[in-house]
Amino acid sequence: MNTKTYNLTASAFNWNISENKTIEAWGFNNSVPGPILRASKGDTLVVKVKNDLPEPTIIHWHGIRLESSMDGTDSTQRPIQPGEEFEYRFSLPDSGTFWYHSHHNETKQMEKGMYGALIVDDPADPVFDGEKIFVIDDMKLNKNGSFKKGNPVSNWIERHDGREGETLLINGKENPVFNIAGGQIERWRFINASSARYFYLYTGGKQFKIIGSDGGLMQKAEVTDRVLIVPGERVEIEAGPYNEGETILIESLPYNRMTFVKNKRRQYATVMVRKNEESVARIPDTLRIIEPLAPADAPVNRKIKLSVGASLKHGIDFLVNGTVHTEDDPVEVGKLQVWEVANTSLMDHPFHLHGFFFQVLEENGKPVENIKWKDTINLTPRSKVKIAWLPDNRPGSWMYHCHILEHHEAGMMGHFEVVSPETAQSSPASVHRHHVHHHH
Ligand SMILES: [Cu+2]
Repeated sequence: MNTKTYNLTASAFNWNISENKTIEAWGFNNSVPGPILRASKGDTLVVKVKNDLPEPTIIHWHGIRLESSMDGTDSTQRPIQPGEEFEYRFSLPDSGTFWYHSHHNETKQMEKGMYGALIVDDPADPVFDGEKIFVIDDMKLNKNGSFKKGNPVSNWIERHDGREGETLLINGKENPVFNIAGGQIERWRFINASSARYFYLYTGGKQFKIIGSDGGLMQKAEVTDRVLIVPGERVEIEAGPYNEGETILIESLPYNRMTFVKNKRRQYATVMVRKNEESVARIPDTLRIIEPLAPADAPVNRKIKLSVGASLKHGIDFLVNGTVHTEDDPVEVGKLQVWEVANTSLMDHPFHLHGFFFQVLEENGKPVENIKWKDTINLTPRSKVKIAWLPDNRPGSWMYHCHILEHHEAGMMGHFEVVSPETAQSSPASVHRHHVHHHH
């Protein structure tokens, strides 16, 4: 167990997304995405964040089971002011594909590039011939590389659909080219860092195996030729072997999430298959054992309803249990949570729980076969999922929210406390709220 220390400086800078296209980015260490942070399971990660932006920021560590005080939200810390530094320090209990991103004024800060990958290795992981990390994003830019401001009509569409742009990026570049040797098998990690764009991974009809989800490897791989990756979500696949001379396109198929603006099949990156090399990959059928937290028919102890309502002030509101920026009831350490999350609206929403992994027990009343660890799950229109999660001993403020950033900002989120049993037994008034809400 080691301590890994990184320094991140948040600032504004010019960034080349292709040979002759420069954007006015915000990001970490003059790079979009920020540097890849990497450590091993059990390590302590120390990240010293310096804010050289003209406005405050906060960094959230998406998918890490850390202490509430390190979660990086407005509920758990004072924003890092311009010129200030803040040290994040937490241990890494799980291996897998995680990421970090701004959690303050995020519709602006994340759109401008404030995100990066955080990879946690496990020496017990299967052996691959290589690895690639694909951080997916889109930006809505003017011809000169500045970020488009909304007019009244497009603002309204942005509020409803979330902000999508026509500049498609993988690792901060337009249509980058990658190489893989023929005959080799690689671990490809996908992170959807976009504000609202649904990425429907397709590699030209070639089959691949889904091997990992938000919380690391799955028990059993799933063979497919496409997989939906919603904002905030991670998917790991086993790619290859391919034949020397082939070209593999990293594409996104159309996915209708019931927005005004419909998306098309789009190309994000190209992978060239080079000279054959011998494979040393060793990937077992059982990737790891995942014990179910609860049977599929476990009784629900909380219901959460995501909905969209008419609003006099905004035209449309994004609601949890009928209200914006909901204060939900506390949960007790050690008490299994079985939540029914229902989407009664006519559009999709990616539901994200901070700080804890859940298992999806049922989707629309049907038991889920291949149990995975998740922190972000898509809900299609008029659907519901039953999820189970266990609050381990990390009391404090936590939240869940829609990961379409414009919906989150508009109120589709809930705050709740994880409380130790002693606190729960005393009067409910002893649970204080310290939230600072940010309405824009
Ligand atoms: Cu949403």
